[in-house]
Amino acid sequence: KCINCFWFVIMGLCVAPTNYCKLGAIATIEKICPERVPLCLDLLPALSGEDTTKSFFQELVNILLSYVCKSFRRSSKVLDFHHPHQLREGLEGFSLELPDQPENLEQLLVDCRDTLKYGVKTGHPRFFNQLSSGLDVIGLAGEWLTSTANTNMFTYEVSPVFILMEEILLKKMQEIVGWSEEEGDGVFCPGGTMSNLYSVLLARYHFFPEVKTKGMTALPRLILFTSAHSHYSVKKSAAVLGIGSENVVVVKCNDWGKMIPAELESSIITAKDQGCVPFYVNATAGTTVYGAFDPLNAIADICESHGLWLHVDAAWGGGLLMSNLHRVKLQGIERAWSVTWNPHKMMGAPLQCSAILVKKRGLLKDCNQMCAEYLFQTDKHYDTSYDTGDKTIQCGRHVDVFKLWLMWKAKGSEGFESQVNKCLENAEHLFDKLKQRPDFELVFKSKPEHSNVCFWYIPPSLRNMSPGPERNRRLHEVAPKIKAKMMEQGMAMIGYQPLGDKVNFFRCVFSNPATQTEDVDYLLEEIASLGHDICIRAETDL
Ligand code: ABU
Repeated sequence: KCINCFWFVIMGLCVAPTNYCKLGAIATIEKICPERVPLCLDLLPALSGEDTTKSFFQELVNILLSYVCKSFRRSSKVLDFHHPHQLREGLEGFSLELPDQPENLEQLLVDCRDTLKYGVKTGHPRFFNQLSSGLDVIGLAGEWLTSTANTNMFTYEVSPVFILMEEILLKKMQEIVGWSEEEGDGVFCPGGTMSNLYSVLLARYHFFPEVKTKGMTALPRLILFTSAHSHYSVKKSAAVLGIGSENVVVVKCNDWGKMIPAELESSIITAKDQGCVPFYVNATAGTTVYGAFDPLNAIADICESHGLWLHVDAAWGGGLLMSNLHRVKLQGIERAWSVTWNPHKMMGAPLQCSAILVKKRGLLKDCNQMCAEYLFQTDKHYDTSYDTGDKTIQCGRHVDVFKLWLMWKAKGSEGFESQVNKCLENAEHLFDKLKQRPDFELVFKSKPEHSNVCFWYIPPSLRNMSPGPERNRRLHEVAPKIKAKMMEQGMAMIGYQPLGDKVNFFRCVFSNPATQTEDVDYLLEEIASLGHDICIRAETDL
């Protein structure tokens, strides 16, 4: 409860406690009660709010710094797991409920600390759960600055510096993809799914510009193609854009998760024979689970011969373009008409940071612009081609570029290259270790192409069982059971999933530059020790 309320009551003033804030009478109150605990209304823009604001931020920075340091400390937990009902009920006074009366600043700082305490330290060297991980200190500084600037990416007039930074970053990324000086456009958008959505939107507009005004009724039945291992956002895009997820043809992959070009070609021919109109192919550079790279040149040849838009979803694999050693895996990407590339994955930029790169200049604007006169006035006193907001499907747009720009300044392209190389070295180390161990089984016998390593832990009770449905049924239960225990203990975190005919297996991914080979070794020991005694019941016991 607010100390002020008591003071008002004790001093018998005829003012309701909540009216204190509304009156804005901070100076008067301080005279009455010099000891009271400050509230948010004591911060800027309150008169003489500078000192309180400084102290508040200093305390906040201490909390954030302590979290950052703990995130890198191996002795600290990756997570302090609680079930949703426990968090909702309130832990050690940490209440998620929203009050009617203001909380004081001290309490708000405790809330900040608790919010971090019960979250997941995705920057911890033993967090292997997601494609985006790590805690880049410069990136974090960039994010803080971005929030401080609190501006909008729609016009040059409110974001002059950030708009130019976006232009420079996009140009650099296009150059790295291999497009010429004359080619290339793009925007940063909220994640890879949105970037992929842009690609389908632009492809459809490129072939059928009337869709912008007439809608899908003016169009024939459109078909797009993507591989069985591609990201689900391609189907989602078709659903969102009114094309329909059933009009996405899922092309078969080989055992390593790569699209089979001959299957693509025959699917295109079949669709045409059925009277449909193929217009778009998504090739993936770095699939989500296996980390597979589709054969881009072979797919580009097919797209060229059938006149189809080629999009490359390099959300995950795009980072490898920064490495002279590994960029060969994306050979042919320069032939794409559009590319998704998420620096918040392999390049370690704080979330979110995703770009859609488009080869044909002007298409984004033609496709999306609505010319709102209150925002995009054409008679402004500067070059309004820098008002890039109308290229997007959003109005307000977050500044996602500054942190990446600052990181690039701090590391140089070479810094990113060594970061990427290191992640792939960790993957190779894990692969080598797994090969040597009888208690683990690799999903693939061949060296990983990306930093994804997929494997099963085989508990003692399954080691001598012959392959077949009963072994598969039991093996399917192993990874979720181990993960549950791992999350309760909180010392590491790794993902699992089934895929196709493969029962639940672990997927370890490396994108965190803080991870060392000792962390990889730790992970294996942790899985083995958690899994050694797990109880998997035989079918007959169920
Ligand atoms: N494209 C979403 C990333 C999924 C993951 O982190 O596993």
